[in-house]
Amino acid sequence: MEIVFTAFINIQIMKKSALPDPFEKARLEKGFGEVEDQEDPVIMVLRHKDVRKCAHNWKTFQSGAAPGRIVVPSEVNIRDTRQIPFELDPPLHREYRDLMEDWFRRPLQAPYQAQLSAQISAAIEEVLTKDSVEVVGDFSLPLQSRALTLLLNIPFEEAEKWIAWGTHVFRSEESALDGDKANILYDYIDQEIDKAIEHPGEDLYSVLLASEAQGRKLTKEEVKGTMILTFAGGRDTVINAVTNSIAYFAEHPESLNRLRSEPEIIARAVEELIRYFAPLTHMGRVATEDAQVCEHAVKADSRISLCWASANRDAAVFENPNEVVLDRKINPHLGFGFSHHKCLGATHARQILKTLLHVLIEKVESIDIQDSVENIENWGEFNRKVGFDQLQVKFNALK
Ligand code: EMZ
Repeated sequence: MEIVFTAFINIQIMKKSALPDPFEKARLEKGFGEVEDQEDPVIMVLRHKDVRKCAHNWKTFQSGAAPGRIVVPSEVNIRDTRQIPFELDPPLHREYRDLMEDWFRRPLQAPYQAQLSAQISAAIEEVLTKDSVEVVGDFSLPLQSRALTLLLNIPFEEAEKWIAWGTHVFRSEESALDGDKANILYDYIDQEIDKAIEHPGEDLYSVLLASEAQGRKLTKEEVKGTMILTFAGGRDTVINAVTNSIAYFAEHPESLNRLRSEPEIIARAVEELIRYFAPLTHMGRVATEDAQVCEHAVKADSRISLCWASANRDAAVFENPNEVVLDRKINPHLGFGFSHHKCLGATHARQILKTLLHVLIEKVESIDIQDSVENIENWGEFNRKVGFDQLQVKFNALK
């Protein structure tokens, strides 16, 4: 009996699309983990309840520390510009976020959705003509970049430049924190801001330049901080979510068929995939005073991180946490963060995934994985698969 059981587990684990939970033991036993990061260590908070509590407690665990310090790995050495509203605390955070919320809700409007749907349909039509497609670089990255032209409300062709930058704006093959690569983005944004000052239009740069906070117009530096966040925050995260979705449906044709017959569960399926994938592993905070996390001392001015990926597998909250339950009914996942800093781009990201699922069920019969290279992040004692560096597949058309 035991042998049969073990064999079953192994088959489950061996699925290429599976994203195992490396945090389980530490989450159950002590509730936190420790990571070294450029001599500025991080206590990772692992339980759903504690992650929510710390995210809510912005007075003790702040976001408005030195620019780049709440990101893990820390970006203090490659960035001076504060990302807005992400690296602000209340009440300023609220004031800036209020300026932006309507804009970032545009993905709920019909014309936006129609354009996104046209983009994704065209991308799927194209891959259906090929015998082999490398999903990360040749499907997910272009899809993410083209969709971003809608969020920024700028011409479609601009996406070609961003596609050429690769999947992560700060990471290259040589380095996890590539300052030269980051400068390409910063210089580009500076130029685009100058263009928008000269010729204001209907794009996000122009809208931000015309906005006011603290009783004055936003500064160029503030606009730049918002734009860096828009480019960087939704890049590898969306690419991972799209790539992981393709891998998942390749290995679960029954799930694709289920969505085909029950498209009304697509919104739930998207939430469940985000819970399971947790495209952003964690996000940091800096303690403003001596504090405690799970009875572990956190010194003033040291860092913690809120581990969304671990919280999303917490069996105290989710039944069968390591399974994708497409129509999961109660799903308080933290894949888009929690509390004040909940992801501003979430509406756009959700719309991308919903559209992708609709187009897949309409046009794709099945997907075959041909080859893959996993993308494993190393966080101290934890190695976490966050997606793929490469995923080679064949898309088969629905007849
Ligand atoms: C920061 C972060 C935001 C950071 C919600 O996440 O995303 C990371 O990919 C960037 O490197 O600068 O924008």
